[in-house]
Amino acid sequence: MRTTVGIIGAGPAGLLLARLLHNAGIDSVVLESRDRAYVERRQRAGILEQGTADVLRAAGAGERMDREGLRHDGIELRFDRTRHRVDFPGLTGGRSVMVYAQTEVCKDLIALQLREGGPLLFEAEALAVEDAGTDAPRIRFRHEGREDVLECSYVVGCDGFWGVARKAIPAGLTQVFERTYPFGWLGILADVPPSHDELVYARHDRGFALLSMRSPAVSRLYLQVADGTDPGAWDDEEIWDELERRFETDDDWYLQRGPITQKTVTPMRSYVHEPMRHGRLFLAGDAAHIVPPTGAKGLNLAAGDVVTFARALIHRQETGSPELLDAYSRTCLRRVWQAERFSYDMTTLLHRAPGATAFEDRLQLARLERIASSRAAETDLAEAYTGFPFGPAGE
Ligand code: RFL
Ligand code: PHB
Repeated sequence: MRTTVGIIGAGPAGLLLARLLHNAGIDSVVLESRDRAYVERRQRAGILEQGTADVLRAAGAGERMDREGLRHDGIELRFDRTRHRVDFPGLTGGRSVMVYAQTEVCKDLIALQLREGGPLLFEAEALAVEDAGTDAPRIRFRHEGREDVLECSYVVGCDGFWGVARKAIPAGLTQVFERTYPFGWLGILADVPPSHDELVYARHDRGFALLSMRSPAVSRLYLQVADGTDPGAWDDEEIWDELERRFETDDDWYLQRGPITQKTVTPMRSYVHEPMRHGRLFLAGDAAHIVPPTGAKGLNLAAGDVVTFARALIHRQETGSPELLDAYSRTCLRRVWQAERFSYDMTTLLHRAPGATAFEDRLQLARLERIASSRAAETDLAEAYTGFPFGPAGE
């Protein structure tokens, strides 16, 4: 088998890349180790930056998103029993975000790829990327019980944090920057209308809580829990009781309860692998970097990477110049580090670390008060939350 771009992984990064390349007349093959149902059900991100939504639209994958997605013009910060709304368009010159689940983005892109695009093989596990540093990289993979090789002009590792692509870059050429946090998120899906029409990020002495949603009928909520917590250790009423405590306010706001249909625990990590390219192997999305979910940036960074790669390859095909491909890692990392910074700030602003001192608690409240009372501080948050533009030079 031979293709121009071998793509490992059919998460949002791999699927969007295949679509962008197809639209530019560049052929690709996508290898995905899981089955289709699994990829379409995996609960993860919920927030698309305006730039991500625009890219999906321009790629012809925005129709259902525009019909069913919910445009959000702000978020609420809740602390010390008070509520503060951050108005995105007012602070950013009109920008907003879209609530449209990653599962739905993936379903839309999979349907398009199977109907119009190149091969997308499920249950096809990449075993290794070989000859990554040469002009003829190859992906060794297993599909339907047998091993095969995909010969490529370029390989893009979109295979997430646990994938194999990153391992093909010699360790001596790489640097890893990492931080793990001593807590995780217990996430639930519940069949109940969201108790607020925008997301609520709550800082509480008992820990962080987040109210989000999947649709007008389905709530998505998160609780900060101790690292390594077993989701089964929390029964449903305990979860609602704890959410209620952390969202408490002095007004008459209340949290509506409903049947919980899913419970999972996610660890929190910041991670960056540099560089994001070795020869003709490029890393994109979670394969190269992880952010804690507090800033809602992971999927959006994945989209930024593959847009950067697609533009660079198209530029190469059209002009013969490898200039943008050569700049890929540098271009992506500028945006990645801004997202790392913002996600770290949001995480440390809102979570209570085990053993936090009273001094640190007061500092968190002072940081929140500052956002609530200074247009400059609030604008900084709104600009980062709605997203940094996807330009080729990161501007
Ligand atoms: P993915 O989605 O992990 O996809 C990688 C794919 O590669 C496949 N794979 C392989 N295929 C073939 N051969 C192999 N050897 C393979 N190894 C792996 C996997 O099966 C998988 O299908 O990575 P991608 O595409 O880079 O996308 C990244 C996003 O999924 C991730 O950053 C976001 O979900 C993070 N995230 C959020 N991001 C946002 O932008 N906004 C949010 O609101 C947001 N909320 C979240 C989140 C992540 C969360 N969790 C569970 C980590 C909330 C949570 C709780
Ligand atoms: C979600 O809806 O899953 C979600 C929203 C915002 C975040 C993280 C997750 O910051």
